[in-house]
Amino acid sequence: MTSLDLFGAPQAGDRECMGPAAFVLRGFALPCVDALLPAITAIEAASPFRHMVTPGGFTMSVALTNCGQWGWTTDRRGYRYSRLDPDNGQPWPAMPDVLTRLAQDAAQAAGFDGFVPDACLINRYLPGARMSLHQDRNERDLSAPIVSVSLGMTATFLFGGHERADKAARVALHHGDVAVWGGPDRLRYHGILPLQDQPHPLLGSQRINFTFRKAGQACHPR
Ligand code: MD3
Ligand code: FE
Repeated sequence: MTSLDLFGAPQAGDRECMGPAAFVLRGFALPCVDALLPAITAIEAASPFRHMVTPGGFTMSVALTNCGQWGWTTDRRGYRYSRLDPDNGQPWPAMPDVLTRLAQDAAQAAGFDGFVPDACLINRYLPGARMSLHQDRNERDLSAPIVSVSLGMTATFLFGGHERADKAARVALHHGDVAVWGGPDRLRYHGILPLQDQPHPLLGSQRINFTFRKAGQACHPR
């Protein structure tokens, strides 16, 4: 098809470059969606979505939970990875195979072979929820890439530079899109603009984001 037919709209199967080692794989997760939704239901039954407090004392507008060996948490004492859900004292639910495989396949499709995530943060955005510009730097092994899967309502992703003040590009992330970034792009500032309420046919007025990482703190349990 020619670009004239498409007017620049992203198509499933497109691979867009956002940086030297940052890609959006359009629609890459669509074949898995039917398996991903029951996985979320099972995870949230054991470890429900909750609004955590930042070290600065702000309650996050995004609600989160985790699965896998390590879960990302925040409270007044700081950001960290923990083996246990602080709300119930139990290990985070195991990472379902469908999630592990999706993350590995997406990493490979973006040129990162051998990615084995040990942490999956699941963010839930309702209308108005946002994530301000930040870097992901709580992981021990910064040489591993990060894989992020978007489901539900479309969000505007901010893709900045290596300084907070660098001008950020805006990229729409749609249901089924997968972003993969690593190497020289691993520590770029990024965020999500306040979510608009344009209900999704399958998920309604919400957006779910899975972020797969190698937290890699096996010798540093807390
Ligand atoms: C970063 N989550 O949980 S991931 C986070 O959609 C987080 O919930 C956002 O940032 C979310 O820490 C964004 C999407 C993403 C995509 C490409 C990137 C983050 C990126 C490229 C470079 C750095
Ligand atoms: Fe992030």
